Amino acid sequence: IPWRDFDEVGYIGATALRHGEDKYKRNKFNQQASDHLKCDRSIPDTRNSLQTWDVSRLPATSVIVTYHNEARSTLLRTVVSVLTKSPPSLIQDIILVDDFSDNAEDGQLLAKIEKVRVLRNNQREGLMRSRIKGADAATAPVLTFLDSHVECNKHWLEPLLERIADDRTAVVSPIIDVINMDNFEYVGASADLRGGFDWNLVFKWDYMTAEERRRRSSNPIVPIATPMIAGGLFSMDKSYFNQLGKYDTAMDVWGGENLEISFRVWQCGGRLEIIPCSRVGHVFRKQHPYTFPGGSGNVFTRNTRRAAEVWMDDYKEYYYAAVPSARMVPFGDIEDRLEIRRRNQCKPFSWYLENVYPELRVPGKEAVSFGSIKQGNGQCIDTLGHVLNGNVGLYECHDAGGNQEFSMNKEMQIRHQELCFTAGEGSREGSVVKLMHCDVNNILQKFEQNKSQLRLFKSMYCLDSSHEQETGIVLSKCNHSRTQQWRFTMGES
Ligand code: UD2
Ligand code: MN
Repeated sequence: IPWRDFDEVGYIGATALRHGEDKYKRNKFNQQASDHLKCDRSIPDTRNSLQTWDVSRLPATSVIVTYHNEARSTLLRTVVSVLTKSPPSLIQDIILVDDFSDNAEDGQLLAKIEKVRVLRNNQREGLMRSRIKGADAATAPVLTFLDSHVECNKHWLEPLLERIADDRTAVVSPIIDVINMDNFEYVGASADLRGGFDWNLVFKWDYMTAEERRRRSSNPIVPIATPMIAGGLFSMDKSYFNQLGKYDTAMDVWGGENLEISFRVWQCGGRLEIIPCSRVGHVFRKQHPYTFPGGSGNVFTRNTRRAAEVWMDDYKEYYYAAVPSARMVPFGDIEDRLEIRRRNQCKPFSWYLENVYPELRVPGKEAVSFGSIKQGNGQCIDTLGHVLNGNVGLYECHDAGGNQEFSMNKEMQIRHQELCFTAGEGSREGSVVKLMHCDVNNILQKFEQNKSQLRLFKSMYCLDSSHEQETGIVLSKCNHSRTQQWRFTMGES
C-alpha cells in the first residue's frame, strides 16, 4: 500500500508510553516527542548550495536499515522520509533487517508499505551481520545504509548516487544533521567537519583548518575526503562492497566496523567522501538503548582490535599504548580478513597515514614517550576536559586515551593534541602547569625526563601533584616524594 494509507496512528499508538512511564526509558531519547510528530513532518532544507542532476543516468539503490527495538515512530519516519524525499525510480526497495527485536510486529506491519521488505533474524546478530544480510538480499546495483532513526532531507540521494556513477570506488556519506534527542528539533550540522580519530581509535569529528575552509568556500559542492566515516549513513556500489569483503562477520553488536571499513576502503584503493549537497538528520544520543551481549566495553574493544590487527601494521602499538587494557581482550581469528587484504593488494597503514590522515600525529616520528602519564598504581594526568589555558589534574586511569593521551617529543614538549604543558607562571615554586599553544622556542615548555621525574629544563622544579586538589598539577622543587613520580605507558620512563 502507499505509505499515506498506512495506519500511522494505530501503528504508533500500540506502543505508546504508558501513563507515568519515563519517556527516555525504552529508547534513550524522548519517545513522546517523537511519537507526537507526523511521519511526513516538514524539516528545514539545510543545504547551503544547490545542484541539479540528470536522474535518468543515476543507478537505483536498495536502502538497508537494520534495527533492534527501535521506536515505531522513528522507524516509520525513516521509511517515509526515504519514500518522500527520493525520486521513486531510484528506490528499488527498502530492506528492513529486524535484529531480533522483542516485538516482531514492529517490522511485519511496515512490510505492507510500498517497496518495504522485512527480514528478521532469529537471534541477535548485531548491526554488522544484519547489514550484510540486507546487502545480500538487495537487488539494486547500489547499497545505501541508514540507521533506524533518521530523516532524509530534500534531494539527499541524487548527489550520492551521482558520485558513485562517476566512480564505483567512491563510498559516500551525506552531511549528518542533528535531530535533537529531547525535542526532535531538526538542526543543520556544520559543513566544515570530517571524520577522524585519536590513537584510542574512537570516532570523532575534526574541524577543517581555516585554510581549507577558505579554499572550500569558493567551491562548496566538491566532495570532502574523510579519513573515517561515522558509519551509519552511506552509499556504496554493491559489487565493490562484495569485492572488498563486506563487513567483518566476527564483529558483534555495535562499534569498530566504521573504523574497519574506513581503513579497508582507503587502503584497498577506494575513497571515502562526505557529499555536502546531501543531508540526512540522525538522532544522536548519549547511551545505548539496547543490551550488549558480552558487555559493551569488551565488545567494542574486541571489534576495534580486529580492525587494528588487520589494517594497522605496527602502528597498532600506539593504540595499545593509548588503551593498554585492550591487550587483555581476545580478538579471535582474523585470517580471512587478512586474506581480503592480500587479495585486494591493499596498501600499508603508513600510506594511509601519509596520504589520507596526515593530521593524525604519529608519536613515533617525534615522540620519545607516549600514552598516559601514570602515578603510583591508578592515577593519571588528565586534562579534565580543559582546553587552551586550562590546567591539568589527576584522575583515575581509564586506559582509554582521550583526555589521558599525551606524548613527549624530541623538542622536550609534553603534548596533548595541539597543546603543550607550560609552566604557566614561569620557573618558580607553585607555578601552575597550563595547556598552551606549542612553541619550540618557549623554554617554559621544555621538560626533561630524569628517572621518573619530569623536570622543567634547566631548572630545579618538577611536575608535582601534591597541590592537585586546589590548583592542579604544579611545579615544585624537585625531591624524592611520590607526588613527583611519573611513568609514560610507552617509551623512556
Ligand atoms: C554510530 C553509527 C552507527 C554505527 C556505530 C558504530 C551514525 C549516524 N551511526 O552509532 O551506524 O556505525 O556508530 O558501530 O553514523 N543495531 C542493530 N543491532 C544491534 C545494535 C544496533 O541492528 O545489535 C542498529 C540500531 O538499531 C541502529 C544502528 O544499528 O539502527 C546503529 O546503532 P545506534 O544508532 O545505536 O548507533 P550510533 O548512531 O550511536
Ligand atoms: Mn544511530
